[in-house]
Amino acid sequence: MARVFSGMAPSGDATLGSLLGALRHWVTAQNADAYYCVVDLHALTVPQDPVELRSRTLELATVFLAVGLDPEVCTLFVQSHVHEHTELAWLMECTAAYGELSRMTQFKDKSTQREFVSAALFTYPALMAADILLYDTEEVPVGDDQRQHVELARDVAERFNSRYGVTFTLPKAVIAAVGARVMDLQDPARKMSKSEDAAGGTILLLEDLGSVSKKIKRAVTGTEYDPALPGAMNLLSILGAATGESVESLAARYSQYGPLKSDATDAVVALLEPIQRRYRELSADPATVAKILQHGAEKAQSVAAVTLARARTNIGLLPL
Ligand code: AQP
Repeated sequence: MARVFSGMAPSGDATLGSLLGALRHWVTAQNADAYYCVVDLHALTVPQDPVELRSRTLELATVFLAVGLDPEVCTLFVQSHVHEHTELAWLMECTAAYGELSRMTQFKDKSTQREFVSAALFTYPALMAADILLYDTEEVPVGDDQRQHVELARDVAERFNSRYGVTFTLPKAVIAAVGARVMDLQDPARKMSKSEDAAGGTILLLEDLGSVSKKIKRAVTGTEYDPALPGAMNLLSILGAATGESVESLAARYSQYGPLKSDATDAVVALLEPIQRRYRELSADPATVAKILQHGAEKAQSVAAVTLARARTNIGLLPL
């Protein structure tokens, strides 16, 4: 199986988008060479409350386990526990071009309407490149919004290899056909996002199921059924991603929003219910989760250290 890496930031509570766009594909792709990471350093690109950040980091690691990632099969860890990530990130910043980083659409989206824009919000794709390249990653399962960042990681790796000799494996993004961009239920022009203040349009993974059902019933669609409208397309994609049916055949089945919303609700509840049950069991024992993360960090570091040493040598840093 392929060498796999992917990460998720503890910048808010994981959403249905996090599950359909990323987490469930991580579960399918897990193997002995798969590395999944709570990227806490990425969350720091915007100011965080320290107490909340710590607890959300542990919660997100517990979500990883609750969705079915198995620490006996793959490696689960926290980014800041493996210092090689920040060290390689500097070499990546020195290899990435200013113009390349300026073209990242996520920076443009996230830097507007923000009072304080950190330098890290601009350079964070270089850290993400380091995250990926440290594990000789071949495949990066991500949602559609991260495609551009994975392509940047590949471009930077290619440049480094051609300047300093072959050092990194070239990664590629693996993006699901359905569910790769779950949209906000109240504003279907916008991605469902965990750090946005969009309570009515975002379904959280650990949200009360009654509230999930209300949100789907209130999702913005239109009056006449039209599967091409963004709100309808979003519900059809969610239902398709949750049930495995194609969006085209689902689109032809309905003529009104009522039955579509009702079936989407049932499918989402069926998906979330076992995850929430498992989460409740796991969160009763945070010491076990912490132990899994410690073991994961040791395993990840043993691989990351080798790649970093190769990069240091090839770029010309003097050994100690
Ligand atoms: N709405 C979504 N649809 C499909 N995939 C999604 N992902 C996130 N939202 C959706 C995928 O989840 C993975 C983890 O993403 P992240 O937490 O590192 O950051 P993000 O992509 O920026 O996600 P958010 O929720 O929008 O977080 P904030 O608000 O902090 O930026 C990625 O693979 C992502 O594609």
